[in-house]
Amino acid sequence: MRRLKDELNVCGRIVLAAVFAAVLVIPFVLVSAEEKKADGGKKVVAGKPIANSIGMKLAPITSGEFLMGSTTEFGRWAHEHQHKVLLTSDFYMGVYEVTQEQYEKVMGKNPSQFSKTGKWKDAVKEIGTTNFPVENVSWKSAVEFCRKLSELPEEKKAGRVYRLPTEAEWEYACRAGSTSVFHFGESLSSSQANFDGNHPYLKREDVIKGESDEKLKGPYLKRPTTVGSYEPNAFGLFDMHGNVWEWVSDWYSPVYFKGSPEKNPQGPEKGEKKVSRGGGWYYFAAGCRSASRYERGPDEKRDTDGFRVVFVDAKKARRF
Ligand SMILES: [Ca+2]
Repeated sequence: MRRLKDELNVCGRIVLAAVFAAVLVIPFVLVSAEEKKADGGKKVVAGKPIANSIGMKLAPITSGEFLMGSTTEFGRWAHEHQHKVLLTSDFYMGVYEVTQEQYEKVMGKNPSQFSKTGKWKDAVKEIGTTNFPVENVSWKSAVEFCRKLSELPEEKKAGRVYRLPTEAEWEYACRAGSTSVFHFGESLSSSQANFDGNHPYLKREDVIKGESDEKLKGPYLKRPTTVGSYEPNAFGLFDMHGNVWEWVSDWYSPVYFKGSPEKNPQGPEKGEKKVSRGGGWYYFAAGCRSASRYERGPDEKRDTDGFRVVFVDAKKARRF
């Protein structure tokens, strides 16, 4: 009897010790799994995309806070001054850059140079370009596309008012919780995005060690390619690095980030040039960084420049 009692006591102590350990350890495991990523950023979860009346897919982007810009990474410019930004509305963003087919459906024409009738038709004569991103499109035409898309009967009925993303919305969506140079991490090769693969981006520690970038060199297509040909980011967005540069709504200013509002920045009130983001097919990887920004006139058209669209679901918008 006494032996049985001792055994029960031992069992009881083991159970108690296990419960105590679980109470201490489980919350830590849950918190670290839910909130922290290896690069110190926040874990985000991709939502279910919707498809609109022209077959364009748009993914839900949950609003939040992030550090916009860069600090010490190689290839950065002073106008990328890092600062905190808070976005207070959820929004939907195009999963892909707007394609040639989608642009033609809405605007009745396809201005792309890499198309059957474009300037560089010989470079794509064996390839279907329907799902290539539209390029050679000015900022003004991109805005007009948003207006006309919003006017389509089905879109009006659904209450979807399209516009270009703000620069802050674009970078927030691109980073998708990451704090690294690219949403993929600290390096980029052309197996991950469409850019000039002769000029990949090495991790900072490898550059300091004097390592060659040979090991990261890859193909250079010398043209845009079908959207969604590479891995997406954590929000499920494709080609945020490379393929075509993407117009955003903001006017450009080299000093704006030093004094911009923390909450929902919209860019300077006026300017001469607009911002585009994310790098393109003929750029070096450094131009495709999450913080990389470039300015162009609102009437300028280049075969490297396209865009994607966003809308805020007024009925479901989550606000802080
Ligand atoms: Ca892009």
